[in-house]
Amino acid sequence: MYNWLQIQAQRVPDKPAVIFDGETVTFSQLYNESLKLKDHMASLNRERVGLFIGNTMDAVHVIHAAIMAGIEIVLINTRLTEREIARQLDDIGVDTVVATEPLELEGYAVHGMAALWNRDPVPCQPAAVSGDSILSIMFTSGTTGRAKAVPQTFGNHHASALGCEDRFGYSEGSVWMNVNPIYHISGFSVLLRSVIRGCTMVLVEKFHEDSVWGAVEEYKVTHTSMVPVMLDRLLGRPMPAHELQGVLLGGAGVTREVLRAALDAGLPVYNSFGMTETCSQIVSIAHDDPKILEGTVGRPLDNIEIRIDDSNDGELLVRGAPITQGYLNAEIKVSDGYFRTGDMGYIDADGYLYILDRRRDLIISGGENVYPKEIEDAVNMIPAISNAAVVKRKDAKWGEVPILLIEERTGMAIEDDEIMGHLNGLLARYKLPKEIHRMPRIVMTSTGKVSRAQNQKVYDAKKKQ
Ligand code: S0N
Ligand code: MG
Ligand code: MG
Ligand code: MG
Repeated sequence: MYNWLQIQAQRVPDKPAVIFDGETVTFSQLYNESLKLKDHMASLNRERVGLFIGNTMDAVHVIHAAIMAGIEIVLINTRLTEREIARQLDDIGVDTVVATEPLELEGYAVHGMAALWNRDPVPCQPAAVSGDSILSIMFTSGTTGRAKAVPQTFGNHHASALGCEDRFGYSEGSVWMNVNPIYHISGFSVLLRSVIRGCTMVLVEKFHEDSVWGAVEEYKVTHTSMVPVMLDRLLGRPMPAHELQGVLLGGAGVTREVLRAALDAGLPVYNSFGMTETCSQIVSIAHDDPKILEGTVGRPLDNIEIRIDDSNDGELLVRGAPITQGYLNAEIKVSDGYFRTGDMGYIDADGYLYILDRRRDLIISGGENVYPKEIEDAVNMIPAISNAAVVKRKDAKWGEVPILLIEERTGMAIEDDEIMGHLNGLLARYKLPKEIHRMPRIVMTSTGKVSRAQNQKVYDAKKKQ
């Protein structure tokens, strides 16, 4: 049941499975190539392997080869620094990485594609998997500053695809354009939906607002998904003549203006809510729903139950087959079988969910999650700084961006570019603060932690001056 690619290769062998860089690969070709690579992957002799991949055909083959070999794949965000990647891999005992993109990672066995093909293959049978077998592991940053490893099982992914299909309305005849990084669930889920349903994926190597609509016309794309900043950039371009059937938005909150502009342009947008832990969207709303402009992310998919915990500031709790069972390196918060998302919201009388506040201290920049603690920890390594707080502000380009407040040690001073120079080697560039402000003091809570809310207030007041 979970050997999806094999099933499609038998059922629709000559149908386009992937279109990449102008080339079409059929389901039988995809299956046969991945099958050849499977034994090379098996020769790595690891149960769990890191993948440092771009949106390329090689990456698609590696993913299917690993799945067939029964290897758990750990998806690495290619924007991270070497230090960030090493921390994640160490945390879950990964010492081997397959890289389709250039990667320097000292202390790890890194295999490029050529090196992989050169290994002596170790013939292995397709893995026998069950719904509970782990297919993929993705990291999501957390409040503590340490990224949490989220295992996603075959059952999670399968349920997620069926739930999405049902609401978003794609089917076997659909052509999905994938502009999201496949190391995120936003992009990875499109890759799996294609083999689970047997529809075609048009894989885009790098999102660019000048070329997306052209690809929609050229390949007669019917469905696509993206983060709101991508849609915002695309709205400035002439619309494609070919009619899309669905544009799924997720990964960050979308403003009413962007939604309205998309609807005015005739785009069938769906807004949604989802997380790495939920294996992509679990709540969504269609373009023709009268409530689409009311600030709601919609109703739960058929295989999802949602609930609000009024005893905890209205925290959103969710339950269903797509949701992860637990982190590999942290405690998961669950109540009565419901996963505690950490996000705050409410549900109206018709069952529509409104998100009021994403995890209180989470900053979402262009669809990438940034937690203040990660940046603060890196800043606090600087001797001239006695304390630091990271807050956020709205940003026209990225939605939200991190802002750094620092308290200099008495008698010491430090320039902005020195601070940035220090952070640059430690943190992915999308985590770098967009402003630095020197404060007389950083507000702390009674328990000695940085007070997120108070420092945010101080910053907001300063901005208004
Ligand atoms: C928006 C993207 C494409 C922007 O990247 P771009 O323009 O390609 O940047 P580069 O040319 O690489 O770099 C230019 C400069 O911009 C900096 N930069 C890049 N990205 C960011 C960023 N996000 N924030 C701040 N700065 C950024 C670069 O660093 C560079 O600057 P310098 O020169 O200083 O280094 C890109 O950010 C992108 O691909 N974003 C999307 C990521 C994503 O997919 N996130 C979603 C994660 N969430 C989930 O997967 C769960 C929800 C979900 O499943 C879902 C989400 C979306 C859609 C559907 C679903 C679903 O449910 O199916
Ligand atoms: Mg396994
Ligand atoms: Mg992330
Ligand atoms: Mg760019």
